[in-house]
Amino acid sequence: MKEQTLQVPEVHCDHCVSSIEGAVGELSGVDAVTVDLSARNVKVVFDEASIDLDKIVETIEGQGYDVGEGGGLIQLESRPE
Ligand SMILES: [Cu+2]
Repeated sequence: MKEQTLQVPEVHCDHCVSSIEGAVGELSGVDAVTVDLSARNVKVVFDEASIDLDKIVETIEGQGYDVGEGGGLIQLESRPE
């Protein structure tokens, strides 16, 4: 199992949380997904043998959100409120 935190700056309400948790949680190979509304990130625990991180990112993007990987791999501009 691998744990990865993805920055999803557009998460702003419970609806966003439930759409992302619902969509990512349905993927096979995903063990757990937690959206942190205040930190605006998504923590996902997944089995690397069953699913690629790219697929998880695509799924979140498919819900209409831009995604950046934690750890500075992708720098996102901060968005003013
Ligand atoms: Cu929302």
